[in-house]
Order: sequence, then structure tokens, then C-alpha cells
Amino acid sequence: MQEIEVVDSHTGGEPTRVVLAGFPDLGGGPLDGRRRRLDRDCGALRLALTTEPRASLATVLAILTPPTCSAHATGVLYADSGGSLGMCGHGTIGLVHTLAAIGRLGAGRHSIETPVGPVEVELHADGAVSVDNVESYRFRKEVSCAVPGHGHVTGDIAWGGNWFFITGATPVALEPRNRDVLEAFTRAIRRALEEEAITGEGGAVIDHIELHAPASSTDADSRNFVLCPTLTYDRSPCGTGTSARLACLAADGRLAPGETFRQEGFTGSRFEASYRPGTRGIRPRIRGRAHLLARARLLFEPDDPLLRTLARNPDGA
Ligand code: PYC
Repeated sequence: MQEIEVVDSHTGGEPTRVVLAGFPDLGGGPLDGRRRRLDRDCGALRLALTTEPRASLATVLAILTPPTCSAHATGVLYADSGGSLGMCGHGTIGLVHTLAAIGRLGAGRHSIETPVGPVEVELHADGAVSVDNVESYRFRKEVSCAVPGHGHVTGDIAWGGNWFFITGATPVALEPRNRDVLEAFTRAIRRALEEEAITGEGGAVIDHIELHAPASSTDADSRNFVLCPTLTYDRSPCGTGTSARLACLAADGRLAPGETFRQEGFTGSRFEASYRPGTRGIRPRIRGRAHLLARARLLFEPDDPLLRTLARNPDGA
């Protein structure tokens, strides 16, 4: 019987499942190559680890993989039920908290290798984690697409470790009671971008849609709703989404280097963010907290018909 050892945590409500052992060997070499092998060969197992009955649809996997050199504490591949991710901010916070809790990482600064480049992390004495994310930048400003039932919606396209379409044009308040409307609206934006062939740089699929509005409390600067590739929303304020938003604010001269930006997520949890100037855009720093949920050995019986169903349709649940 196949066994996979995991530690589950959440960062501001968004689940991270760190895969410690038992996942198929994805080979050596650059992490983007291992990411392609994950997408090509492991779809059914990825779905088995990120969907019912073993997981919530929001679950992001952080699959440990050896780093390409000893400068990095570990390598990691992120994936959810929609596919692999380049980077994941809440997932990196969950990963660092988990590795510290099981004695594999101490306090202080470390480098973590991801398929989109190394990120520096800092484990603080109070348990919070800061992530110095990959360089983030705005690719296109004020791009419009026709969204059925909503007319033309205009937003910016930005990179924060994943590709985002970011808009302040929201049909309803970013409140939990409007979740269904917001999911339907952001899914419709995603479809419209695909239909109009609006992409990130180099034709990259824009697989995250971010809405923003004024914060609901006076001690935050903004509130967001982020649709993930899973087609459900991020329960955390989304680390890569916050990075992409900072890149847009910086490009518009609305946030200075070093200034703190307090991002409230759709469920009310917070990240604190700031940036340093980068070469092309900015170097964002995101600070948040994760909490442990479980350490488990997940079992996969070879005659489980569910696995055969997932193997027949490894691209989607
Ligand atoms: O925190 O970057 C993030 C993230 C991406 C998808 C879900 N969370």
C-alpha cells in the first residue's frame, strides 16, 4: 500500500499540506523541470492529495524536493487541484512553520528554492514568518475584457510569483455573504481573459483573479478576494497576490519603498507587506503566521476505485 507522510497547517485560514515523504521521485535538475514532470506524471496523485475525501478544495501542496545546491535549506514544488503553482506565499509561510515545528529549520534567515527562483524567508521569534518573494512587476496597465453580464472590466496584469489580473471593479462588497457572486464574477473574468487571449508575459495563462476594495477595518489598508486556479477563493490574503498588488501600487507611485501595506483577505486574516526596489519591478516582503493542524500518514489502497477515477481524469476533479 502506498503511504504519503504529510503535515497540514493553515495560514490565515488557507490550508497548506507539506509532503514530507512518499511522493514519487521527480528527478534532479532545475526545479522548473521537476515541476513539468509533476504536471505530466502525477496528476491523479496530486488530485488525491488536494480534493475530497482527503482535503479541502483550497488545499495547496508543498512537496519537498532536494535543492539544486546547499545554499538553499530545501527545494519545494507547490500544487493545488488546478495544477502546479510557481510560488505560493501562504504556502511558504506554512512550509517554514512546519519545518520549524518538526525540527528541520531553526529561527533566522533561510533560502528556499522554488521553480520560479529562490525566496528568502525569516522565521521570527514570535512565530511569524517573512517571505522575501521573487521580483514582482506590473506587465500591463488598464487592460479591458468583456465579461458577460458585467460589460467591460478593466484591470492590471501583474506577476507576483503567479500571474494575476487585478481589478478594483467589483459588483458587490467583498464580504462572505457575497461569496457565490464573487466566485461567479471572477470565474467569468478568467474565462473572458482566455477567450480574448489576454495573457501574462510570453503567453502565460493568467490563473489568478484578484479583486480589491477598501479594508473593512481601520487598521488595514485594503481587502481582497482572490480566485485561485482551483476556482475557489484564497482564504488567506494571498502572498503572491499581495506581491502583484504591491508591484502595481509601486508602479503608480502610491506606495513608497519600505512603507507597510496591511492586506486583509476575504476571511479577514492579514498579511503585512512592504517592498524594496527591484531591477524590473519590486522585491516584496510578506509577513504572516501559520498554525499546525495535523501530522498524518495518508494511505492509498491499490484497489481503491477512487484512484482509478482520478487516474482516468488527472486534469480535474
Ligand atoms: O498565498 O500566494 C499565495 C497563494 C497562491 C494560491 C493560494 N495562495
